[in-house]
Amino acid sequence: MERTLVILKPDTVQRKLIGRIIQRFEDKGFKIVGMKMIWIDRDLATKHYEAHVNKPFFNSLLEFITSLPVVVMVLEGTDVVEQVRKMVGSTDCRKAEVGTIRFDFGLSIQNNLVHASESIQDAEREIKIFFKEEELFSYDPYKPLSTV
Ligand code: 3AN
Repeated sequence: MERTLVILKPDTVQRKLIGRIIQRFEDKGFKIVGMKMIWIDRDLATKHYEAHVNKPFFNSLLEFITSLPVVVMVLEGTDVVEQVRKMVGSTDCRKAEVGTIRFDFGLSIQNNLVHASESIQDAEREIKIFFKEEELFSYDPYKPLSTV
């Protein structure tokens, strides 16, 4: 089953939007198979954003992403990479499509609340950066639970 990496960035944490954004992914039907709060350091940020090291906004991006803890999660589902990118919206919140997370909650290009892997290959690379194998779970969410 396809998986993608999502990061709820420092602005999501600061603005107390963690629950509302996770809710959207759960409502859509995606399964959370891994999730934790971490504080990204500059080395980890550089690894994750390696495609952007020569961009003019790289230093600012590093400052931003390391400024507060973030929530990282792995979502699983059919076409999850493309579908989650659609739910997140365009990089610049002011240009994001109505109804996307970035449109609904953001006004900035850097502080755009959420990272989501761009391709299946990126997802595989990024998941390995943030999660150990034993931090990801295979489970049947419909399994009947014992009730007492
Ligand atoms: P996306 O997250 O939409 O895939 P990327 O991969 O092009 O966007 O950029 C990675 C991150 O870098 C963005 N999420 C945003 O935080 C930041 N960023 C992108 N473009 C700019 C820019 N022109 N100025 C400042 N920050 C930017």
